[in-house]
Amino acid sequence: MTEPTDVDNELAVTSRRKFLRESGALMGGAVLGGLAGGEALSASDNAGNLPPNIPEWMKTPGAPTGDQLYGAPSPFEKGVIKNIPKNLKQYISASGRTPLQDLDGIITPNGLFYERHHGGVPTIDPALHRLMLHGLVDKPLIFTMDDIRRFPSQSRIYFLECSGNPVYTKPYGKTASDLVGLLSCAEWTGVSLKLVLQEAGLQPGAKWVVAEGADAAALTRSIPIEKCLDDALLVYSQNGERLRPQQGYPLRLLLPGFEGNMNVKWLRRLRVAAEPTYSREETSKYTDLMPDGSAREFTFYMEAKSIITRPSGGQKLSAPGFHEITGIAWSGHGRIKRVDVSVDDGKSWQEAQLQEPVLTRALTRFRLPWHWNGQPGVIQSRAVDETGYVQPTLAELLSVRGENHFYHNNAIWPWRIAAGGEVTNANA
Ligand SMILES: Nc1nc2c(c(=O)[nH]1)N[C@H]1C(S)=C(S)[C@@H](COP(=O)(O)O)O[C@H]1N2
Ligand SMILES: [Mo]
Repeated sequence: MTEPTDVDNELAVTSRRKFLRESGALMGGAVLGGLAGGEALSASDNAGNLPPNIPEWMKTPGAPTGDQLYGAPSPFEKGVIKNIPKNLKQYISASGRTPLQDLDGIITPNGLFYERHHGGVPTIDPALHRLMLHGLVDKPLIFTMDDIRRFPSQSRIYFLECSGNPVYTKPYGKTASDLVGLLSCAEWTGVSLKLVLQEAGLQPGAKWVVAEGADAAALTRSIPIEKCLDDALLVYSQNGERLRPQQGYPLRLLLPGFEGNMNVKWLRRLRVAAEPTYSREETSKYTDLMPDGSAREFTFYMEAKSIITRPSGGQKLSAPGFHEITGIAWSGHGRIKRVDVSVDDGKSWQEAQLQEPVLTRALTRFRLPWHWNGQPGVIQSRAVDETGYVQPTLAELLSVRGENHFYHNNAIWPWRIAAGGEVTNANA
């Protein structure tokens, strides 16, 4: 540790009384005065740690390097956790949501990636894991994880979203995480599924690939061959490290922009076929009953969607004045073209700024500077994707899809701001 300088010493011995006397003059300046924030200095217990004093944590060395062999967030961030219902009866078929309102940027940290599983999270030794590829192929193959990692690799940033995010039935929830927290975004590393299929050789008539997971649910979904030969990946890493067990360690299917359920985790089998298999997950589940009695099935794409994450439900605006409105937008059909924000209950819309780079089938961060006048109001965002599709209101969606719909709710979620600054779900 280096010796403290004279200036440091002088600051450290500044008496608490002198500090409190001068603090008003110090902090009244233009910089903090311009924003609605800025901590009001008071004779709190912490006053001795505030400028111009030397805080306690500068007076002794900190924790040694190597204190944690795998890093964890600051203890002061212990409230930033997955959102799991407190009254959950069992954890075998359940989900944990990403706390979207607590995150910045577009990448979801691995420990906060949403999780949804139907038969619990298996513990799989990668040395014992195999991927079997068979059906309408010239040469059926069984791959070890080492075989998979010998293929040329690629890393791509994509969102992943459950199609039950949220369902159409009330109550819709209070926070951004309650509403659309079955959504995350990561940089995935793996091998193009097309390459692996070419290794086995596709036979004429190959129209579908049926994927099966090695979990107790043996989750099975049929994927159209066009997707398999386009941007589908077999991934083994997320955000630079190997997949978390919850995300399908050691191998999962990643189908950019397709509903979460089709992204089979713990992938053990690919069967190339002429027909879809009509598994439980594509008949009794993940289909929707329309008002005319017909069913929408094989609804692969996640349509354009957005939500304001700050300020959002459960938060509180500290004071009138400047606030940045920020949130995320995404579309399974490609890039986000525009995000409109309304601060007057949908009467008028302003174009938000999009954070570059705007990636296809990834989360896109948007921002709008805003001056809150202290009046009650409603704020909301509306995404437009590169196909020109515009995110609908909940009323518009319900009028087309009816009351029996369950999946693919991509409605606009407006937030109500109260005079005191409290933010709540305006659709609740
Ligand atoms: N094998 C298997 N794959 C699965 C599931 C599962 O239960 N078992 N759940 C699916 C569902 S419904 C979703 S939304 C996504 C969730 O992926 P995540 O847990 O990595 O967020 O995985 C899909 N793949
Ligand atoms: Mo899902």
